[in-house]
Order: sequence, then structure tokens, then C-alpha cells
Amino acid sequence: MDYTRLSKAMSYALRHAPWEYELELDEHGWVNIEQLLYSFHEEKKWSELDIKDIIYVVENCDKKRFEVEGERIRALYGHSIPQKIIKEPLQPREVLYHGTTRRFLSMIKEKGLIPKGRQYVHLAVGTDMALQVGKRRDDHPALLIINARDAWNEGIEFYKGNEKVWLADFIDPKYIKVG
Ligand code: HQG
Repeated sequence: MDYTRLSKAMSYALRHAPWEYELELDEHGWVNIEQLLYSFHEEKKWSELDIKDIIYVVENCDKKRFEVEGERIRALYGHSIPQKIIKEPLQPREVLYHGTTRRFLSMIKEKGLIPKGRQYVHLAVGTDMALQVGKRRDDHPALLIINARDAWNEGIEFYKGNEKVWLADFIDPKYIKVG
């Protein structure tokens, strides 16, 4: 079983295009795990997929991208679907980080961090992860240091994706320092 490929397919179904799998996410992003399995079975390449494979990805992928609770599964972050996934605002730690492409820097300094194609801006708890995120698009990414404490105190809402990934609606340039 190619678990990386499966993880990507799960991300696609649960973050970006549930309708292609005849799935409907609830307001918190949950779907029935049997329904997800059933939809995957429609595709030849996943016809042998077992629910254990899905659980394996949930529990063992390099990042905690998914969550299972009882009969339900959801992606914890990364959504791009038009229906906004509801997250409960939560006070973040004092500083969060964001790794990005150097050529985006001037726009970010001017306009702040915006969600672009996703529903939320994605922030990392640690510098290592932020840089790893940035390296997806730039070998020498820029590290942004986010003054999350002041942003929160001044009314910007933050949300927890998982232990390492935090979300926000928007980060104004005044809370961003280039590391
Ligand atoms: C940039 C992966 C110009 C932003 C990762 C980023 C993450 C701006 C890009 C998660 C901008 C959006 C999300 C502005 C933001 N002007 N560029 N004003 N504001 N940007 O992929 O944070 O492996 O949607 O810096 O690990 O890179 O899939 O967001 O470069 O946690 O689980 O616009 O996706 O997780 O790119 O990555 P993305 P991201 P998975």
C-alpha cells in the first residue's frame, strides 16, 4: 500500500473536493469514515482499500493531518472548499512562525498574510516546521515571526489545527517580523 499516495487522496477528498467523492462535510469538516471508504472503492486503484489503511494514515503520517472520532473522520487543517469549516477561537502561544517563498515577501509586508487558496492562514509552532513548509516552494525560504500575543490581544482570532499547526483568518503586517 502506498500510504503517501493514500494520504494525498484523503487530503484531496477531505480538504479540497469532497463532492468528487459524493461526500458532504459537516460544519466542522467531519464525514462518515465508511462513506469515505465506499467512495474510494469506486476507483479502481483503491478497490482493495481497507478501513485499516485509512486508520494507518491517520495515525502514522508525518504530520497529524486527520482525526478520527467514533465513526467520523476529518482533515484538521488545509481546507479550500467554499463552505468554511468552523473552528473555535483559541488563544495561541506568544509567537508563531510562517515559512514562505522569498518572492512573496514584499506582498506579505504590504498586505499581511492572507489565506490565498485556503480557508485560513497556516502558522507553525516551531521554526523547523515553518521552514519545512516554506521549502515546498523555495530552497531558501523566508521565516516570518508572528507576534501572536499582540494580534490575539488586539482581536485577531486564532484556531488550533493540531499541536503544531495553528490557523488564523488574517495576519496584519504589523504583527510580522522577517527572521
Ligand atoms: C503565501 C501544508 C503573497 C503564503 C503545509 C504561502 C502547511 C502570500 C502561500 C499547509 C500572502 C499559500 C499550508 C500575500 C500569504 N501575498 N503571498 N499577501 N499571504 N501568502 O499552500 O502556509 O503537508 O495555501 O506565505 O505544511 O504554504 O498539506 O499555504 O506561501 O501546514 O498537510 O501564499 O499546507 O500542509 O500557500 O501551507 P498554501 P502554506 P500539508
